[in-house]
Amino acid sequence: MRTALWLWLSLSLSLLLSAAACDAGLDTRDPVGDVGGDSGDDTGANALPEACGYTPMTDLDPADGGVEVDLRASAFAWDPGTGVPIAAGLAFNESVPGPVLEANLGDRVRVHFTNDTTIDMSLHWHGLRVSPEMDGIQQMLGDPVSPGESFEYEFTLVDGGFYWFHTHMNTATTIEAGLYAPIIIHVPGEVAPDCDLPVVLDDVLLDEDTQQLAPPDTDMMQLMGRLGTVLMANGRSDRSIGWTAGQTTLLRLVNASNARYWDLRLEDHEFTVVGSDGGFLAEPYTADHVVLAPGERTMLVVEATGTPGATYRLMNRRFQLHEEDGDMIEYDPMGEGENPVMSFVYDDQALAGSGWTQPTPDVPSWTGAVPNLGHHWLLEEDMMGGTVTIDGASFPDVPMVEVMTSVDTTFEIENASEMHHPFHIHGNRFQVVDVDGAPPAQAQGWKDTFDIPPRTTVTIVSELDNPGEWMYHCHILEHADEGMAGMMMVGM
Ligand SMILES: [Cu+2]
Repeated sequence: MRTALWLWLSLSLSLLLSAAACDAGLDTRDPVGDVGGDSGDDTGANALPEACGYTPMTDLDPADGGVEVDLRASAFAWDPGTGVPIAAGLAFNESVPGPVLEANLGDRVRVHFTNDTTIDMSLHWHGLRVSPEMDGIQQMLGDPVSPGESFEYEFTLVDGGFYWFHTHMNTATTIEAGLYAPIIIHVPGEVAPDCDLPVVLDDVLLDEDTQQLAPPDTDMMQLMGRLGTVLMANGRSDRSIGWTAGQTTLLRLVNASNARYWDLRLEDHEFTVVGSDGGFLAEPYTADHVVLAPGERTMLVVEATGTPGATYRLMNRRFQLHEEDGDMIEYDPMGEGENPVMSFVYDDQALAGSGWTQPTPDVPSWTGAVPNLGHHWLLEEDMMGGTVTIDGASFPDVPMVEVMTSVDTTFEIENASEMHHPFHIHGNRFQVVDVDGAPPAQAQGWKDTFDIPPRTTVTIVSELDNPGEWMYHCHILEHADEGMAGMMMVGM
């Protein structure tokens, strides 16, 4: 272990210089000042903050009651806010993130997807209970959408709330390159607030000299998870959003980072956590900070209680992925403290805001009898051997888990490693009911992705109402690509 530590330290030496430069750059870069400077929309020329809200993908046939959209993946050089476009960038519909897929619960969705890149691709609708054929995994394993080809994804929405879609092949490089987009599914009883704002959080690792994506890095970085040098909100490091005092905003956050956990606060504002991965919560709660693991979502209501004319920043606090007293010393190129993510700029007005009406969620509780145990997973890392494993093996050699369909079932995930792993399960939804012998601090409703802290066992439960062969994996994308994944057959 000592050898691995020093190997990691030596590999980090070249990065340390760029880290110092990065820190210095952050110290001199005042994001509040940027609001009146060269930040703004993708043109880079507009000094004004952006309007609070989003523009959905165009529904090709609004009359048919469902949603039908064109989606094209292609090479696209996009500017992460550094002023230097990323030459190896990829995008959906020439936008990073891709445009919002907006629909209503119960809608039939048809996505006419065209792969105009040079690599095989499959799309995954993260968190949505679609059929196995539409989930992206069967395609990934045998029949991808090849360059120049098209595929029609079609599914009915049985889940409301905030989701995202992304490629599911070579994810550590393709998601890093920009292939991700939000999904908003409105539910009955949802009353639109003054502003509905989806924000995709991501970090990219850029070479200090070229400001281009750093090439696929060392084995050790694969194991540690790739942490970026630029923090982005909706694809840029310099976003600012216009706000009016008194307004109510539904802030929908998704973490699309390869490995970074985000720990967020908004200066002088409080969050009300109203939703998570699988829709709205039964019991909203207030929080100063929220933590999001890769793949996770949260929905926050923020009342604009600030001062007209003032600017407030969304700040990210460093989250340590490895346990404090472990063998590995973790290195974050963003430094040890807080970094700004985006700004909210108040105009000189004030209004009587819409307030917030919490939709009634569909979240049963399993506080009663303990359902039967479907499986106990064991997550391990071997830093010396350079492997991340589930049940002692790496994908595709992890033994298949077989469980009944439509039976309340418990699963335990034991993390025997010294690092956090965000565990993502396709096809079915879950609730976290126990963390090392105690219920979680806050009920998080339906989840598809959840943090498994180091040396901790988390118990989840599901009704398993979507049969099929589903993938599960760590959502640290380097770990997923290294084989920290397996398959589960629901419905024996
Ligand atoms: Cu992991």
